This record gives sequence, structure tokens and C-alpha cells, in this order.
Amino acid sequence: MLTLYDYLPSQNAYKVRLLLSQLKLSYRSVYVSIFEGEGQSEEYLKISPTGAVPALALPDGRVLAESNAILAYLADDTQFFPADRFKRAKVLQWLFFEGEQVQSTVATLRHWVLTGKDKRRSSAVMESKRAGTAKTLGILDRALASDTFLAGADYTIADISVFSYVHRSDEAGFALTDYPNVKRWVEEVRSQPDFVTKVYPYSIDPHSAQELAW
Ligand SMILES: N[C@@H](CCC(=O)N[C@@H](CS)C(=O)NCC(=O)O)C(=O)O
Repeated sequence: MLTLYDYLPSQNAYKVRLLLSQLKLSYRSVYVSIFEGEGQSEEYLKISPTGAVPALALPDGRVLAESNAILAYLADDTQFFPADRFKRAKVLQWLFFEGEQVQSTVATLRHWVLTGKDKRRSSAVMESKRAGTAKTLGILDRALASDTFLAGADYTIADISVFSYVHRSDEAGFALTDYPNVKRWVEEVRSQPDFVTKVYPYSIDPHSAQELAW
């Protein structure tokens, strides 16, 4: 059986939960208390080199980290990751965009706001995160003006990945009503079969106000 190393409020882990649901794959969960430092234990660093969740252990014991790599692995040979060379590269284009642009802006800003860490950041740092978030949402709104989904007409792991943080942009202080194409796309993603509605707040973890170890 597959094992998902998870932390419930993590939207990076939510991406994998969503795909597993849409692929109808069963799995067991192992929870990693990242804010208590469990991710940095010697044992967990053998599973995930950065100490972050998600990570996935395969039934044969091999392990994979990085949410987008896990999505690509699970979705191979399915409708969620096209076989056509160009379409596949388009999906990768948005997965790399997510890893670089979405995670460093809207995802980080949301994490700080929801856990009170924004109060400990300088106004210059906060301003730069807000500017980065606005830029990210603007890029997505332009891209989604001409296509139903990020990589074209079909729903793929690019949508799962980008959706996971972007649909919670309001929690970072950005209303999606200002980004109508993104808002329309969020509803398209929500209407996919076997969609996962459950998102866990950081407030379920009394340790989530702590800074992560770097
Ligand atoms: N690029 C990674 C980021 C993963 C990540 O930042 N995970 C967070 C939770 S959302 C985490 O586990 N942080 C703990 C740490 O970095 O030590 C991915 O896409 O999987």
C-alpha cells in the first residue's frame, strides 16, 4: 500500500490527497508534526531530503518527495498527465511555475497570515510578498482567459497543483473576484469528480505559530 507522509494543514499535501482521491487509490497516512521539528529527524530526512511534507512511500519501500514530483509519478499513464510530448511539457511548465512562483508568494503569504507570522515580518518583506502574490494571480488570470484549464482543454495535475494554494488566496488577503478567470477556473476544478473539499486550518495544530527550522 502507498504511504503518504502528511501534515493536515499543508496544501502541498492536499494536492496529493486530491489526486489520490481522483485516481481512487487507497493509502495510509503518517502525520509529521513539522512545526515541532519532526521533519528534521534523522529518520524522516531519509524519506524527504528537505524534511518537508508531502512524501510518498511506494509499496516496495522506495520514497519520493516534492509534491509535484509525486503528482507526476502518480498521474503517469492517466488522463491527468497527457502522454503527448508537448502537452506533457505544458503540464510541467505549470508545475515548475507552481513550485517557484506560487509557493514563494501566495502560499507563503497565506501561511504567515494564518499563523500570525506576518506580525513578525518587516513591512518591506510583507510588501514584497503581496506584490509577488498580485503578480502570480495576474499571470494566472491572463493564462486562464483563453483556456479552460492551465494546460489547455483538459484538467491535469497542473490544475491540481496550482489550485491547492490559489483557491485559498482570500486567506492571504486577495479576493478572487479581482481575478475573474481564476475564479471561473476554481469552480471548474471544484466540479471535477472525486474532488476533495476538506481543507484543514492551521488552528488544529497548537505548534503552527512556531517558525520552521532552516
Ligand atoms: N517544494 C515542496 C514544498 C513542501 C513544503 O514546503 N512543505 C511544508 C508544508 S506545506 C513543510 O513540510 N515544511 C516543513 C519544512 O520545510 O521543514 C513541495 O512542493 O513539496
